[in-house]
Amino acid sequence: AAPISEGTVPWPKPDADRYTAAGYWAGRPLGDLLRESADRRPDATALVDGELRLTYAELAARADALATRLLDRGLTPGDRIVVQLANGWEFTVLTWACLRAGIVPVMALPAHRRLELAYLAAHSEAAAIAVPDRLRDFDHQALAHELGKEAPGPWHVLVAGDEVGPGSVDLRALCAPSADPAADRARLDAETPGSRDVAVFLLSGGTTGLPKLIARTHDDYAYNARASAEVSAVDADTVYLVSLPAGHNFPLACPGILGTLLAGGRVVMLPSPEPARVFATAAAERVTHTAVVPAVAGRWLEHAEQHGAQRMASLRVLQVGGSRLADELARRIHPVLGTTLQQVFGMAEGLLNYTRLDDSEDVICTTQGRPMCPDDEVRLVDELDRDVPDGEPGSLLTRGPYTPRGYYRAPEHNKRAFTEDGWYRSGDICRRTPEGNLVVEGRDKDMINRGGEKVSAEEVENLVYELTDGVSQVAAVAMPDPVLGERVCLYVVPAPGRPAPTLDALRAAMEEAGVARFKLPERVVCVEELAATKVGKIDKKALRADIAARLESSG
Ligand code: J2J
Repeated sequence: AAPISEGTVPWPKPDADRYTAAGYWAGRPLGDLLRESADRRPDATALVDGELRLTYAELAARADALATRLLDRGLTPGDRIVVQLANGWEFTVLTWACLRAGIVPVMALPAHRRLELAYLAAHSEAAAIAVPDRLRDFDHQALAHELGKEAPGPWHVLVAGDEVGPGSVDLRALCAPSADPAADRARLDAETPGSRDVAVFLLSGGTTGLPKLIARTHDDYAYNARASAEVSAVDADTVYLVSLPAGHNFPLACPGILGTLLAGGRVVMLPSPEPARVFATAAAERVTHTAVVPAVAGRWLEHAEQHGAQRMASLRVLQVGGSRLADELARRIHPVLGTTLQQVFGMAEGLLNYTRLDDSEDVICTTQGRPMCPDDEVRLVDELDRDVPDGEPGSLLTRGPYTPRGYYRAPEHNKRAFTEDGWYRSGDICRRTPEGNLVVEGRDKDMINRGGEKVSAEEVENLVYELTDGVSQVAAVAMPDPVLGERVCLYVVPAPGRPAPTLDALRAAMEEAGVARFKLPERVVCVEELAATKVGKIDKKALRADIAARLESSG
């Protein structure tokens, strides 16, 4: 495998020095920091998943045992492992183990299928994958082995589940306590990753044909988690519930699993945000913090209104982010659930904006907060990258101590996604209020935000061209949706003399090709031509307005 930092874009030295001097970068790998946290409170409960409860001492020992066994099996520090686990204790033990050993997890999602996983594995040159045996009737284990046929070197398939097939490695067995924890620990302590090395690969929200990987370093990601914990008052008394897919930046490190474990709190894992189970678990475990997308917040509110709000009594902070939270929904959260809302406008690329817990009700309900770090730089600019006047909407550019300066192995794309002086173009159109909070008003990137899951329009369009031959033009656009905010709508111009492709046929072709379901179109509109802009590009703004009007008129 290539050296661990090859293909990443490091911060320029003056900035790195500044971030170190300011104390943001602690110069310590995440695995060390977790180990230290475990040593501070060895007997406290760290992790809960159903019947399983692990103390910090037990969790740290299992992670060390797993790390040691992975190394014994031939994985080496710097190797990449695609992680596609459901929310469960194995996810947390594996992530901790990787951070200890310097093996780099590539955070995939359970919804990903063959196309996405094959790309992630190839692009990261992964040596291993961790999957459930089956999940919702899908055979992840079989797919994981299929992917191995394309792997250039040895390919390890780690399986979390009851049906570990031939050729697979039983992940749960590798997580079993070891006979000699002190020896594991000594071995891992002797060779720790560098603090500026890559700790994890996150997936970008995606505006391109293929998703980009974001290399987050130990220094920057530890700061991300630690500073987030402070802003959301996560400490040793916190009980943090994970119900969004754990590989997302939000539940992983904002402050999420890592921020909670670094603070000595307790992480409770649930496989989904299904309200009945969430409310029961929140009551039983006395959950104090959790993170959701607006669509889930809406479901929880509805559930609470139907069943009485008392059962979220222990919840102190409900973080909501990933897509725009409607002000009306925001205003119901405190009255119905009795908890403080924290809006989070974040991105896997780095920058995190939070409303503060002591902000006024108005700020909390109508803004997406302000940058977490005093050294986060944010500019709002027009099409020519000139700063817009105060209070006007502009496109958000950012730099800072936890926003890397480029995507992994993507020099061409980086020229567009970053300015020459290293500002990341988030593609979000924001306005700054007089007191300095950001309000997300729209975007100038070609992405569809389906209830927090990001779908690249270009990726979907490319797939349609590749998979169907009766289409002369296609455009993927966001159509408004009362539950998810947006869904994927396809505008299609059929090829001359060809019948209009049906929604079912398009979906089937994409599913067959191995595309995650959340990217599939949910409506097709066939037209004779697509509106064009002055410079001859497809006018997506006009198409978005068109589908909104069609939905409006059909009620
Ligand atoms: C409007 N749009 C938002 C918000 C993200 C915390 C929270 C979210 C993410 C995330 C994350 C938004 N209102 N409150 O990583 O740590 C849209 C923006 C942004 C994009 C990033 C975290 N919060 N968004 O959603 O990498 O368009 O990260 O640029 O998945 O989501 O997507 P992603």
